[in-house]
Amino acid sequence: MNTTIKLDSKLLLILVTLVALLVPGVAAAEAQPAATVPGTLTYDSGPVFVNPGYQWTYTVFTGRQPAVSHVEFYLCVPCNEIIATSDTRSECKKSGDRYMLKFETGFGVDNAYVTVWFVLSTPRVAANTVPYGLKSGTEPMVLGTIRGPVCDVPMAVTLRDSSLTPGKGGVVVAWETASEVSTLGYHLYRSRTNDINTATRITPQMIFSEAPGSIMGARYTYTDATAMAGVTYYYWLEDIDIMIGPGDAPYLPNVNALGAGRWNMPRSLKVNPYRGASLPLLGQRFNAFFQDKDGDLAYTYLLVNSQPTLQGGLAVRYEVATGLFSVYDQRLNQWLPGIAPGVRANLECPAGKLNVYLSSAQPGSSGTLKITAMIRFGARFTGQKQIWLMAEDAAGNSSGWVAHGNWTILSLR
Ligand SMILES: [Ca+2]
Repeated sequence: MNTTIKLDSKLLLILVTLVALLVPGVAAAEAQPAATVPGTLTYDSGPVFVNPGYQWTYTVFTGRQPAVSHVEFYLCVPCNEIIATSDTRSECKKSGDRYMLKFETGFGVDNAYVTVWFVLSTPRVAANTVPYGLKSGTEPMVLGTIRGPVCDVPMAVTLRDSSLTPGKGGVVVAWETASEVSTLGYHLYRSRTNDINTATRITPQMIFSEAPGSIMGARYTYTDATAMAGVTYYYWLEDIDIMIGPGDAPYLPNVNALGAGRWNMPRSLKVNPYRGASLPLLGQRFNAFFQDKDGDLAYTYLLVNSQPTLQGGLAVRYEVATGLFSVYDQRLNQWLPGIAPGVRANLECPAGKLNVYLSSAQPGSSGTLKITAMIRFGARFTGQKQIWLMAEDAAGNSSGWVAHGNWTILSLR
């Protein structure tokens, strides 16, 4: 029995020596372990809108010996808001007051670059405060923080109200906020189609918040004077977050769609009759047509005179808001108090009078307005005249006087 043991011990010693000689690496590794190169995690992009969610993308450098085997993100985003990931076997579970999202697939190879991404259903704000962990074999977890989705920052500012109205020489964009807790300011974007990807910024400088950090809101108006008359535009409001700052493109999570807006110039269309002659003191009816396609026609004017001035002529004004006719009195240098059509009254000036009872205003389609003016020229208001029309809108745009016809008032002598 003793002999057998001796033989076995000798044999074992020979075997160990042989192994050590044949595989020198094993002995060397035990004597001096190779330095571990930890993996690294870098932020690539996010949140990027990828219908139907917001994608965050990162690159993992796996390092070597041992390579990174998995990555963990500690998010405040509940697991049920994670709608897709680059790793179909990724896990999400509650971890303290956060949620731990773990990626495992695609790692374990030395010095490799692996892209990992996840898609959230909500457009969270980015900040450099999301903790992460990188795990390499049995090595201690490498921890750090990285740009990621933060939950406790408000998203697009809450609008109490907004409007797009025709203004003087442009579209007036107005909005009122409910609060501006993390708002630095605003930018406006515009497109001729209802697609924000085709929109361009129209605010050269950021419109600063009037109530930065306030739980109260504020009101804003901006006139888009670059909007062409008669063109429909779509507008978007981006609120610049304190944590993000202004960018070159709309930051989608912080964008409110404002809808479509347009403005138009008021114009005079025609007058009937547009040429002829009449005797003083006899009634002469004129039908004048006006239009403002954005529907904010405010005043229309019909002037019979040899030149486009109120002085020396017979001018009739109709005010859309009140529905009152008026005539310009050259002696007083002002418009006479208005009278509603249908009232048995005349408005009189040196050049003649307007029979208000037989005059009328009739709105038509597409912002048109037909004015019927029953005029009796004064006995001394004779000679060749022109018929001038002018339209003004509520925003203060004016067509200016435009000659639409010629009229001769014959002399009674
Ligand atoms: Ca207008």
